[in-house]
Amino acid sequence: MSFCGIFKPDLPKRAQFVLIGAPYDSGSSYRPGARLAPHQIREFSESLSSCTERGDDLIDLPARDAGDLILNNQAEDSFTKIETVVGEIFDTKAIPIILGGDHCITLPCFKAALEHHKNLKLLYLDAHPDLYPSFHGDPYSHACVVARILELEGVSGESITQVGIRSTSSDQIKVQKESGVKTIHAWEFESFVDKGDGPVYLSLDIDVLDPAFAPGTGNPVPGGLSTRDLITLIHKIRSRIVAMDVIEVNPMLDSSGITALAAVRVIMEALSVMAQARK
Ligand SMILES: [Mn+2]
Repeated sequence: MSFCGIFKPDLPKRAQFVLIGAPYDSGSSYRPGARLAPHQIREFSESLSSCTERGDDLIDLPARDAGDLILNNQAEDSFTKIETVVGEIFDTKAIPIILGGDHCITLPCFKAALEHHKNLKLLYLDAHPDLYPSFHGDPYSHACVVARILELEGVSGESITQVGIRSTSSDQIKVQKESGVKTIHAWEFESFVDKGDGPVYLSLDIDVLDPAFAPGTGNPVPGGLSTRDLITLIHKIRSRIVAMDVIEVNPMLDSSGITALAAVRVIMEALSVMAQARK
């Protein structure tokens, strides 16, 4: 049981939400370990009740826990498997909630989402824009994931909004300006407004949070959002979220578990927003 029974392992296929772990971290450029996150996030989810902070009890949500994928941590094989399985979740009209893994896993998940949702937008909460054309010779580094997404057919810079950015570089700023990716930096996050147009893929890198709130992540950057800020921002989302991933929680660096716990809380609050939109 995950998230105090919100995600049921034995629910039949009519689930509206499907939780799935993608334990992959070969794209980590600094400190790997994010492949261990799905297990830790599930474990810490048991410390909260099934109610959101506003008292919305999610216990009866038609939500299924599909477990974790078995991945060999090699990019090509893993991405193919992730894209296939996430695509099968979309086939059932459910919303996948994907637990990473490093940020690379967003690429195959977003590809699967694009196949199923026209005019898909990407809302990318992260300290980093991940717009490197290639990083240390690796085009499939987690630092390149948005650059790869921009190359997909049907994706333009205008369909991508990044929030929380505070660690970039001249070559990434160049890509951002040329492509038209919308950037809301960490210091201006309160200006985020969502008017609710179109389906959205929500990708949440836990390092959007300040290291004081989420120390357990591979590439922390000071000056980030508080957990309170992040939950309030999630509550402001009006668009129809069609998929969500939570990535870059690294249990090897999360001795107190507060990073995993923050991930749990944010997922629950986002679930509540998504469930409301479906009513
Ligand atoms: Mn990041």
